[in-house]
Amino acid sequence: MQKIHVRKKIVLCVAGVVLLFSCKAKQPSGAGQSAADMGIGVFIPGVMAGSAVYEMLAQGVERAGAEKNVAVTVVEAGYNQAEWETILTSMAASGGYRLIVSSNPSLPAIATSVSAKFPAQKFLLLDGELAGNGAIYTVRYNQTEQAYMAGYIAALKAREIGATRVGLIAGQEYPAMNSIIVPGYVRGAQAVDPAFTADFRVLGNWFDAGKAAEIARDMLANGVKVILCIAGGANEGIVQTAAENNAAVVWFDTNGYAVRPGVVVGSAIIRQEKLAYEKTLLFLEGSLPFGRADIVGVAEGYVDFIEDDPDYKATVSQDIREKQSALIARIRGGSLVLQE
Ligand code: RBF
Repeated sequence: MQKIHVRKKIVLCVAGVVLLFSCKAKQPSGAGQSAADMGIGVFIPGVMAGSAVYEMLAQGVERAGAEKNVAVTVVEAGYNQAEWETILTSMAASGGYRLIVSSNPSLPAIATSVSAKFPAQKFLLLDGELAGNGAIYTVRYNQTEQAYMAGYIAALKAREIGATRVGLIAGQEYPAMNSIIVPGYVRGAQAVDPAFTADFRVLGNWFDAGKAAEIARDMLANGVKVILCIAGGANEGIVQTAAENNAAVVWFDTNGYAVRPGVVVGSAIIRQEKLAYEKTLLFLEGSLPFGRADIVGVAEGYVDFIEDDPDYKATVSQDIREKQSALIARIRGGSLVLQE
């Protein structure tokens, strides 16, 4: 299997040019190829290091590619979002990819614009939503469920320490954050006790751990004891601050207990590797339903809360774990429906 990581530096030096020209020797030769010779491109809107959503995306696509003997090329587009459309356009213009896979809520709009110029290019977009474009398939997660489970454990833990305020630090503001994740988190916390309020802060990027630590310190000084981290590579600063101040954090997207045992008290996850793998495989088998927008959640097995981790059991009291377990059982069993 072919795997090339094009780092931000390379991306920057070829901005505005056909990106893939820079690694021509290792690439499929581009336009004019038959579909059978074309690979799959993974467009990472950011960098993979520190952002589990993107690591899982690449891993899932690579697993499907390996199984079907199809080359997978991973392109890290970097943190400058102004460059993303140019880089995605370059990938489509190369004609080298039978499918471009990506993930985050801003991709449907960018892919729509690229699609208008290169209508033959197919896109598989996770963690975003768009129906009605025959070249684009999207599937997103029920993040009301994910955030609700995070809010519930955060409030249970905060209540144990004597607080009625929980925190959330996000890398950036975007519609899914403001209208789904934050409200879901607050609902979850208020299900523990209606008195709970949330301190929601935005970092402004997905990498500045120093600034994230500063924000976390300010939150803790204002009565927050538990913080939900959704800031990619900057999460490390939040965890460090929590560790230094006897506070706790809740992890999002992946199992984070091992990041800092004793500090991470919950992991509300999405199964992005599995979803990327399955949808890529579906495409390679010719049955990805382009034009459709799907949503998957707890019932389908793509949103979950990790309870069977030794660090979770060692860190969180049995009383809290039992309450959290009862909540998850209600969501799984359908007696608590958290639709968006
Ligand atoms: N999440 C990350 O973990 N790392 C990122 O670099 C990142 N960049 C994003 C950029 C944009 C424009 C948007 C809309 C979201 C981004 N996210 C990132 C958030 C991600 O899509 C998702 O909402 C969260 O990981 C919660 O599941």
